[in-house]
Order: sequence, then structure tokens, then C-alpha cells
Amino acid sequence: MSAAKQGGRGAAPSPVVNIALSKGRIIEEGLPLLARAGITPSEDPARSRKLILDTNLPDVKLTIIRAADVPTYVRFGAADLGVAGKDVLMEYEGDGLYELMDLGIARCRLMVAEPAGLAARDDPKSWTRVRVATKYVNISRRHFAAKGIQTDIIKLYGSMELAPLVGLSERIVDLVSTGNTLKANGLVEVEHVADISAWLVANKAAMKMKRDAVKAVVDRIAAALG
Ligand code: PRT
Ligand code: MG
Repeated sequence: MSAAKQGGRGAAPSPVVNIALSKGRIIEEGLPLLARAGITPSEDPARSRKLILDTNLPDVKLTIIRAADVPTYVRFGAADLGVAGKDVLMEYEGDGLYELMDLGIARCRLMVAEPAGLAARDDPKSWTRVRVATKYVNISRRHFAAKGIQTDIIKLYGSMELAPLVGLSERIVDLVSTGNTLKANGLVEVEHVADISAWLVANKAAMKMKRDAVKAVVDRIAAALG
């Protein structure tokens, strides 16, 4: 007789652990890491239109969502674990997440940038008030406030590099990795805000309620990092 028919005695089935991650950079750099952790999706996330993917492990699934939504899914337990850029985590307003480990992937830096012509005669140390276009409203406000600089922030959802070209703002706060996008648009980095990489985050309740199952996945990933 099976354990279930015996009235639930015997080992309970292992709960499913959902890992939220986004298409693009995070999944491109995250999949090789997951593979080293012994976790491989059963179909190619880049091609599949499925939002929840099975993996080779029966109790691990991948949930594919927008990068900026990862903290929300994990916070509310819609995913137990998630992979999110530190930029997204710093900008996120909720709490209720554990930042477990730096995965060292999708590395870049968050910078203040401005047109090269302006930078030639500008000194960030002399700033008292700046107008910046950015999608990182909270991070920017905190960054400048800590330096006693007043800010006028223009919230954008993408292509921040365009803002100085069209007179929306002289300066932007944006991610830079190779620097090619800034260069192509005549912009230069003038101030460092933060070094960024993707982190593994966890839902606080899942760390207690599904402890063994979540820990098994976290341990695999930690081992893959070496
Ligand atoms: O693109 P989409 O609107 O779908 O969402 P998203 O921009 O949130 O996702 P995605 O996949 O572009 O970025 C996910 C995460 O990757 C970010 O949250 C960062 O943590 C990380 N990351 C690492 C980057 C970059 N490097 C990066 N270079 N995210 C964006 N960029 C952009 C940057 O904003 C700029 O437009 O790339 C451009 C600059 O690149 P370089 O190489 O020209 O300097
Ligand atoms: Mg993007």
C-alpha cells in the first residue's frame, strides 16, 4: 500500500520550488549557472512561450517574468526564489525578501552620465541641484540626497540615453556595461552610483515552510558558484 493510502504516513512529497527569472541577460547568464547546479529547463526559455517551465528536477520549476517584477513575485510567494539585478532590488520599495547570495552574473555599474561637452567643464563636487532622467527614481533620490544635492527626477521606462539628446535632462542615471551605448550617444560617465550584479533572493515564508526543498536548491546554486 502506498504511503498516501496508509493515511499520510511515510515521506511527504517534496514541495515544488519555483525560481523566478527574466528573459534576456539574466536568463542567458543564469542558465549556465543553473546547469552547473544540475538544473536544466526541459525546453529552451528563449524559444518557448511558456511562462512556467519544468526542469530536469521534478520539484523545481522556472517562472519567466519581467526583470522588474521578480521582487514582487518573490515577496508575495508567487515564486520561492528569484534572480534579480541589484539595481532592481535597490529600486524595489517592498521588504519581505532575503537577499541570499551574489551570483556574480549580469554585471554592470549604475552611473550618472552626461554629454561629453558638458562633462569637460562640469565638476560633480559642485552640484547643488541636478535634473536627471532615469528609471531608477528611488536609487537616484537616495544617492543625491546623501550628498546633500537636490534633484528633479524625470521618470523614464527605457532609452535613458536619449534624454540629453532631446533636451529632456542634461544628465541621466543608467546602467553601463561596455560603455558602447553611452559612447554612441555622445555621453560620458561622470559619477559612480553602484556596482551591480544579479542576486539570488528568497521568499521569507518559503525559507521556513519549504525549508528543506528550498535549501536543497540554494545549496546546489551555492556549490555551482564554487
Ligand atoms: O529590457 P526590458 O525592458 O525587458 O527589461 P530590463 O531592462 O529590466 O531587463 P534586461 O534583461 O535588459 O536587464 C536585466 C538586468 O540585467 C538589469 O536589471 C541589470 O541588473 C542587468 N544588466 C547588466 C543590464 C546591463 N548589464 C546593461 N548594460 N541591464 C541593462 N543594460 C542596458 C543599459 O540600461 C543600457 O541601455 O544596456 C545598455 C548599456 O550597455 P553597454 O554595454 O552599451 O554599456
Ligand atoms: Mg533592458
